[in-house]
Amino acid sequence: METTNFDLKEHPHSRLNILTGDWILVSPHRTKRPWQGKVEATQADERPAYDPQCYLCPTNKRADGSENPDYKASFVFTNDYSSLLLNTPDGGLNDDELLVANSQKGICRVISFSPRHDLTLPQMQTAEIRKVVDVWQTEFEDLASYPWIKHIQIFENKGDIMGCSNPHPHGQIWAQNSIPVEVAKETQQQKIYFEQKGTSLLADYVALELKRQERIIFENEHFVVLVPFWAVWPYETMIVSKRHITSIIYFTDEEKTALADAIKRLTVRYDNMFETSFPYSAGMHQSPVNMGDQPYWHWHMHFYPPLLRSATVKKFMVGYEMLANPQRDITAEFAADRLRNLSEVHYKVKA
Ligand code: H2U
Ligand code: ZN
Repeated sequence: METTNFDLKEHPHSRLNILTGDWILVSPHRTKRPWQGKVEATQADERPAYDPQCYLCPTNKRADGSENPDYKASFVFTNDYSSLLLNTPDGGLNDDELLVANSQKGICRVISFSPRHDLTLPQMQTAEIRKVVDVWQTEFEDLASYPWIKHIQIFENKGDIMGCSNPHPHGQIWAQNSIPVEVAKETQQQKIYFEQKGTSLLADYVALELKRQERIIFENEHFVVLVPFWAVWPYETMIVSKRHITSIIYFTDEEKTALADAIKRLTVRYDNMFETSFPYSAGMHQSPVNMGDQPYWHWHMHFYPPLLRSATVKKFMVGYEMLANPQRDITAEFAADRLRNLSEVHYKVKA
């Protein structure tokens, strides 16, 4: 409950991220000025449909010397520079519990989303994105069939500002024998909530957000797209399934199509914000595998975009944020309003 004089829109406050247990400092008084949505002349991103130099384009050679097939939809291959390897020996180090290390074993794959070098997810048709969702599902199933794999991270880095090495639309999957830090935090939070209340933390959270209508951007039949109350990045969003689904394995055909629709509509809005190809890191969080039933897990997808005020002004995670905890000026509610009011027709299509 809010106390009498305290106003989330006016007064500095901290917000709890119920999914991780982390906190964020919000300073809404610093953005009392009116919105100055700045659209800058950015470098025209005119790419050919096929680039002979691109390691993802059909029929081209990759670093390992192999040749990509003449694929027509998506194409998956093992990362030629995988961060995790299959043949790492077990073991580690524990010296007086002060120097601690664990061996990590895994599989890293790359997914080209389209044979077209010049597209991005928001420029692809919903039916084409749906095929990417199918691949995510079959890859997840395949990787989960290795009994030693415990966690499968599906993600996309978009834009060179996010360290993406190639503009050809693609994502990655890293599967490994242990649970990474963010996922461990979310597991813990959802488990505690489920044990106390007997319901899914995210199902209850989404129901509350739908009731309050302050941070919802849009919804379709199966997914809600919102700016989380505890968002750190200026235009951070989440796609949450309406049904309490633990992982993508259990998505129905209808849910897969609805996810493609949600991704398309969200990423088009992102591109339209500053009339630029909006960079982000995005990825799914879902139940670990081969560890028994984890009924408290609720599938969701995070989008973490770095841009703040224009196509070139990004948020920095420095100073207080590195040393204490993240901080933001524009509120999650303000960001949701902005995203809600943007067109779902891509600016390049309109032009
Ligand atoms: P990013 O754009 O998110 O960096 O992903 C591209 C991946 O593609 C990157 O991890 C791999 C890189 O290791 N890669 C190959 O597997 N083969 C190549 O020929 C070049 C790049
Ligand atoms: Zn290409």
